Amino acid sequence: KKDLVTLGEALVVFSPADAGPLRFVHNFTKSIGGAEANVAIALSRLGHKAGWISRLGNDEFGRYVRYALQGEGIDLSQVTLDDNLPTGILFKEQYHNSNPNVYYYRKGAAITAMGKELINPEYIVNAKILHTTGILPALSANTKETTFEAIQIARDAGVMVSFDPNLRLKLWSEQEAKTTLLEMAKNADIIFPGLDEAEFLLGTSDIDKICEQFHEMGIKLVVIKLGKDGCIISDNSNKVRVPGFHVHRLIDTVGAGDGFAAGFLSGLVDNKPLNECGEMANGVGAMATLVRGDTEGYPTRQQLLEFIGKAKSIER
Ligand code: KDG
Repeated sequence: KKDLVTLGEALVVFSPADAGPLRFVHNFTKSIGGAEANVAIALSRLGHKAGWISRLGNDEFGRYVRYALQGEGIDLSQVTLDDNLPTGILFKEQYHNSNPNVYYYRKGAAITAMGKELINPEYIVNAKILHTTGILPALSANTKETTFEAIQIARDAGVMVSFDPNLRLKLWSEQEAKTTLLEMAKNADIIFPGLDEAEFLLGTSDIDKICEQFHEMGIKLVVIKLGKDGCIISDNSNKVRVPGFHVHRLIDTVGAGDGFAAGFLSGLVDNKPLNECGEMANGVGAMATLVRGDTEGYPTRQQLLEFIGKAKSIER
């Protein structure tokens, strides 16, 4: 049985060697991104069994994505290939801080043709968690339908539905984003919003009200991400605040939220108490920011335990 399956687009990420406008940047590092694939990678590094449902171009970038994800030990049996449409890519642009600008080249990518007929219900039914984000439904009418189909299958089978809103306003309008993300939220068992995303969806930045409103929608666990300040976890009867980890040098924040979700879900799968889940989440999120690239900073279990101070490290 898989601990987690997720569905979404993977992209090839090009990170600039130098800061400044991309027209003056001549060298890039190639790596892998895509929020849901990132979560699968982070979970797999922590020692869990993860599967990823997707569609890639039958092209060199698609092969690169498969090569990388297979190397991470992720099950790719539900990945189909499209002979006509390409694998999506994105470029990061670095200025003065660790939040890069992101430019997508993903319109008409292979994933946009992933219709709901490509979902194998059994694959989802046999997982402990289905992880979804608000990126996939933003990509096309097909992917929106596919997202909700997967969620419905999970719900009907009692598989835990995990949801990270991952608001990306470059991909769709505010109105469409809000309606769709709220609909997803109503079908989720656990939600991982950033404070800004919660405010976008609910119109308040008051933590108590946010938790209350999400619980009223039927969400059992609300985990609000506070960046370097850690997170707040609410399970309807209790609220705990778990402080974050201080990092000496932020390099690249993209992928930190996905690492956070993976750290938390890892704890849940292992039946850890919620504050420990939060600690693991904060740890993976923080470690992700120390390294350039979405996924390169995600730790193994041992590295995570050392980082959060629960295991001794031997450096030499
Ligand atoms: O969470 C990281 C993602 O934002 C990045 O990998 C690219 O999936 C991506 C997106 O749509 O922003």
